[in-house]
Amino acid sequence: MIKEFYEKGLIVTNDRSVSPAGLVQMARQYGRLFRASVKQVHPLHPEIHLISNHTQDGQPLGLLGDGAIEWHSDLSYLADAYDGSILYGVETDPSCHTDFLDLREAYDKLPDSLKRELDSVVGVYALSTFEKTHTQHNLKETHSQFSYLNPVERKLICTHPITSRQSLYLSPSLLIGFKDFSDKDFKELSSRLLQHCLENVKIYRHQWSDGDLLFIDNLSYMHRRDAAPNPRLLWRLNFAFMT
Ligand SMILES: O=C(O)CCC(=O)C(=O)O
Ligand SMILES: [Fe+2]
Repeated sequence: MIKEFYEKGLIVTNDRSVSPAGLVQMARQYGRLFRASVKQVHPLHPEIHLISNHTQDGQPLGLLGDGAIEWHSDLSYLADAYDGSILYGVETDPSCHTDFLDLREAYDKLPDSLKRELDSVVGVYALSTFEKTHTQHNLKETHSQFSYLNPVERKLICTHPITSRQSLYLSPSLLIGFKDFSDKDFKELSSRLLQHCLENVKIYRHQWSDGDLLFIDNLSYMHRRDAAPNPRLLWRLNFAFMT
């Protein structure tokens, strides 16, 4: 299953009988688990982050609220790369989709000349931009243990540490610049690349059911989700690859 995970980059299964302890145990086989020092975690298993729009006395019980979340790869802004995500549907809303886009295909479909040009480009990532557009998500507090304003650099053309496969690692919602680019050139190139992705790569749209269990390689896929006005709860775990 782990080999298949790296080959495919996205695995979608369903298992309504998964327990929180079982999920943590399963996730540990994939790699070292991320743990944010936040309140919005499972009471017994803090590696399970609650992605939910539920509130109590006006306080969010989960992370990311009810707004749409635009294209990103999880945790791009952490220097300590936790590039694997597991999402489990506890309480789902079939009308709130999560879309996935294959970044390896996005890379393959670039013209060769552009591939060469982009090879030296370095993306700069920070949580700050995401926060500006998603203020209701309360992520500043969420990630207060990290110096979240410190930008993190990642090569735009990513070579996967396990498969050596190349991908166009864009994570647009968390991308604040390209190293040594003017703001104007950065904006131009990043929107051109996002447009390339959306025009040339077929998107997998996931319609959620309870018990859905998704394994996501964030170097191979980016994702987004619709606004979530109806009650919803996902569990999310993030792991660093074992190389
Ligand atoms: O709510 C969703 O469907 C996805 C949320 C998400 O992108 C995340 O938890 O990183
Ligand atoms: Fe995400």
